[in-house]
Amino acid sequence: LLYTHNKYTTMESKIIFALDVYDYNTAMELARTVGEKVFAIKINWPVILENGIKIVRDLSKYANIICDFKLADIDNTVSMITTKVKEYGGYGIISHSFTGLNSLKAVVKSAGNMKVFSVVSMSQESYLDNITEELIKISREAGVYGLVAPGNRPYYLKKVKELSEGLKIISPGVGAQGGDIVNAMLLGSDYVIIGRSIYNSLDPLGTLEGFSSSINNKLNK
Ligand code: FNU
Repeated sequence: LLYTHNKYTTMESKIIFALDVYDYNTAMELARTVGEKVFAIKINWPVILENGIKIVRDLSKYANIICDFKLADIDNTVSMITTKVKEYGGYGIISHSFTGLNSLKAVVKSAGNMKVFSVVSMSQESYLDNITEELIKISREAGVYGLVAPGNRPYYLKKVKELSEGLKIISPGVGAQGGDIVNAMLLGSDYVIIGRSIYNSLDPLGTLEGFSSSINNKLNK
């Protein structure tokens, strides 16, 4: 199976690499090293605060870039941010959903053909746990492409999967936060997000390939 929507990936990859570093050259080098072997690279505030939004365009040379900005503001502000990410070639953007339907709809509208993922449950206990079902409902109504749900908290991942009605699920919490990649995939994650376990290892590419083969070995048999 080829992911035709991902022009960079020639093999099936279930991994989104969380590139949480500050330094430009380090970021570019990691992206160059693992870009072809992942479904996407997710960046977050650390890389943006140091380098600005332009790095989205630079990193896009190596992989689809998902901007994990966890948008949580009024409709006008989230629209402005989403528009900027699109302008710089983002593949996807992550928004909170607790801000309600109006804000989330504004993100989806401004995103155009960028993929919007909304956080409905976190990889740590949070107040979202009280309202996860409502957050999934709001997310579906707003028309997001996918949901963020924890790969290290089976109860919540299962619950999100049951209510997701086919929305893609991407899951942080694997590796450094204790989650197991195979468990996460079996419980319903479409893609797992892995950061520190890869970029802090002495051999990021080897570690990534290790994660990939553990999925292939356990799931494709
Ligand atoms: P790693 N992330 C998370 N938990 O960890 N977006 C969430 O509930 C969530 C996230 C991000 O632990 C986190 O900010 F909604 O080093 C980091 O970028 O593997 C990544 O997922 C996890 O990184």
